[in-house]
This record gives sequence, C-alpha cells and structure tokens, in this order.
Amino acid sequence: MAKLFRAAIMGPPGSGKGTISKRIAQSFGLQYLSSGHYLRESITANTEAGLLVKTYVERGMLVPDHVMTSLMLPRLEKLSSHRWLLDGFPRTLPQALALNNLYQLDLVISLNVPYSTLSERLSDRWIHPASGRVYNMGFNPPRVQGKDDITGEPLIQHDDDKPEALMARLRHYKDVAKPVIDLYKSQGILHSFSGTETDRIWPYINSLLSTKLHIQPLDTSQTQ
Ligand code: G5P
Repeated sequence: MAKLFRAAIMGPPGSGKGTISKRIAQSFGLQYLSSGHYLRESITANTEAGLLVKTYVERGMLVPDHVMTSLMLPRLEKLSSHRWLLDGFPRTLPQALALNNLYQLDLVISLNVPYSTLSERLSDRWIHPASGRVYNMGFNPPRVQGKDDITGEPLIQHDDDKPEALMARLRHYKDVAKPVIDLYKSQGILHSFSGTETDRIWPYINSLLSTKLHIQPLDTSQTQ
C-alpha cells in the first residue's frame, strides 16, 4: 500500500487554497477535506449546528474551535487508511494542537498572496451552491454568465465574500495564522509559496509533492 501522507494547506481567504487543493487531489489521489465546504453543507442542511455556524460565517468571523474540531476530526477518523489533504483546517492554534494530538502532518503548504490580489479575487467570486463549484469572472468564468456550467442553475455570491465580511476575514486571518505557522515551522514541515497567480505557484507545489510522495502526478494538466 502507498505510504500514508497527511497534509494541510493554509492561506488567507482567496489565496487559492480551494483551487490548489482540487489540483492536488486530482493529480496525486489525495482525499480532500475543505472546512469551508463542510460548514456551508451544515448551513444548507439547516440543522441547529448549521444555524449557529451561519451567524459566524455571514459575519466573516471564525467559527468556534470546538465546533470546527467536532466537524473535522471525526471525518479524519473515517480516513485512517487514506492519504489526505486538509483545506482551511486547522486555522487557529487550538485547532492545530487538537489535530496534532491525533495525527502528525507530513507537510503544510502556506500560500502568501498580496492583499490587493485577494480582495480583487473575492469580490468577483461566484459559486454554484448545490455543488460548491467556484467561478471567477476573470480567472475561470462560467460559459454562460451567472449560470453553472453543468446544471445551468443560477450562481450566487457567498455572504462572506461581500465587502464588509471580506475585510473582517482578511484582518482576522493574519493574527490567528501566525502561531499556527510558527508551530509547523518548528516541526520542519512548513513550505511557503508566494505570488499573485495560482498558475505560477502550482508548478512548484506540484514538484514538491512529486518529490515528497515519490510519484509523478496522475494528471499534470492545470485544471480547476
Ligand atoms: P473557507 O471556505 O475556507 P476562506 O475564506 O479561507 O474560505 P476561500 O475564500 O474559499 O478561503 P481559497 O480557498 O483560499 O478562498 O481560494 P479559492 O476559492 O481557490 O480562490 C478564490 C477565488 O479566486 C476563486 O474565485 C478562484 O477561482 C480565484 N482564483 C484562484 N486563483 C486565481 C488566480 O491565479 N487569478 C485569479 N484572477 N483568480 C484566481 O471558509 C469560509 C468561512 O468559514 C469559516 C470562516 O468563517 C471562513 O470565513 N471557517 C472557519 N472558521 C474557523 N476555523 C476554521 N478552520 C474555519 N474554516 C472555515
């Protein structure tokens, strides 16, 4: 069996975590778990937990740590024999320590993208709520404006991508990420990538993972 490999990707809102995670999952066959996806799923399900989560996400605030760990850690338990990649979790030191108590990560990717690029990207992002497919009017526009490519259903903008929530998200990110980044740096597993374009950062990440996993990617095309 292939060596188990456990990784996480960090970066401010809009830095390309989701886009790069999908490429990694597709190219290297890792299971991909996105905290934002599971949070939105719980909001759509309209459960009691979902209603609570909504009050934070809508305001661009971090969801409390105990909610996040109980959302993410049980999912990892079910993947004990898989390679996985976490997108957006852990985001705070308590989350990182809770994860650390159960699993030793092999690699953490940290994305550094300038603020002006982030705010430009996020204000132009639209999603298909049922599938989570993400579009950007400049980078990967839908074939028909305002409609999902596969289903033709309308696209919406996340409440947390609207200007007021966006500012709050970017401000919070820096403060809470620093101790997490320091932790992974001290463990010698942090790899940082800087740039304004995902397509330019991707080849470096692709090459790092090929080396770490001792395999060539399954698919080297730059798909979304
Ligand atoms: P999420 O969903 O984890 P964020 O805020 O961390 O949300 P987000 O916004 O999903 O991250 P991303 O995944 O880093 O961004 O980036 P992306 O979606 O791939 O790319 C952003 C946009 O830019 C897309 O439209 C993409 O097509 C485009 N793009 C990518 N690359 C390029 C490029 O090179 N050029 C151009 N022009 N465009 C590009 O979390 C949502 C909320 O959930 C809560 C928080 O409230 C958070 O705000 N939450 C947590 N709370 C506590 N703890 C946690 N662990 C939490 N996780 C989530």
